Amino acid sequence: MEKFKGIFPALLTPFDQNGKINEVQLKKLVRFNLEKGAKGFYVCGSTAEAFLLSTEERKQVMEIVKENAPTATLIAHVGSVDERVAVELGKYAKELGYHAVSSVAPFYYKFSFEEIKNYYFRVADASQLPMLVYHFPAFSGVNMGVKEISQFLLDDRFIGIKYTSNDFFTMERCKTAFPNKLVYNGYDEMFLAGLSMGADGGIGSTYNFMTDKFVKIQKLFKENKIAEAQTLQQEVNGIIAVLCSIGVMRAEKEVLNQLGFDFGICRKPFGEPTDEQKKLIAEKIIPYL
Ligand code: MN9
Repeated sequence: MEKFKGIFPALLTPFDQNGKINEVQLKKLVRFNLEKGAKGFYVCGSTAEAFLLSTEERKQVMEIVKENAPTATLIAHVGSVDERVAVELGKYAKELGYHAVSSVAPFYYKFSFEEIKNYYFRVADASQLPMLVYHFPAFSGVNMGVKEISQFLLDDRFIGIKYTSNDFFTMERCKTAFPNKLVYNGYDEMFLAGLSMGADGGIGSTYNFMTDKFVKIQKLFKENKIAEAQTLQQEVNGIIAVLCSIGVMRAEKEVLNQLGFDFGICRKPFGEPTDEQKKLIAEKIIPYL
């Protein structure tokens, strides 16, 4: 389980001028984050614009990351509202040598918990990899409490949960009831709070260019240097507040572009940052990275 504990950037997807996946840039981002202390990667998550990628493109991203991070711990997000896609991607993750799969709950149709549970169990069985539930009620619209989450954590096929909610009571109840399962903090701006409620690490989008800072927060927390950890979380939150004011993913791509990457823009219907927002990033984020 140790290989799963730590900082996992939820990788962004670079697109070139023609809107195609930019392999060279993705490779560069993977290496950049490994140098900064990433334990591994969360591949094709929401941050990667997974729901705007075709199944073939998701496979391509999974391949590129595996090739360039052969020894890192790799978690493939295979979630889709279409279970056939999740099954196909889950099998492919196993074939490529990923360590785990993860999935958001099937969304939009307001599936019953029974249907959601069956989806997860079938995808886990098909992939033959350990499954990490991706709990993100604000986006998926699927709210699960301790009772529902426990039904997954009780099962050997499930190694844990990526927990993107600010209900830290539920997070703590899950970790305390299942101390041997993994809990990843999902909201980067509340990482230290998550650690204090039992999280084993974090999966996040802002790690793409701040992995080193989050590695440090976790290290300080472990060494019981809470005041220092708090100061660093506050610094990071100054940056995240700017990202949120612009739109997190489009702003993150612009941050990488200003750092010398060529990540292009998010796929439509996402909009682009304005010149004013780009200036804000140059002034309020770049000098602090
Ligand atoms: O993976 C991320 N969620 C999304 C979790 O991007 C939708 C977070 O890293 C947030 O982007 C971040 C800013 O709110 O905490």
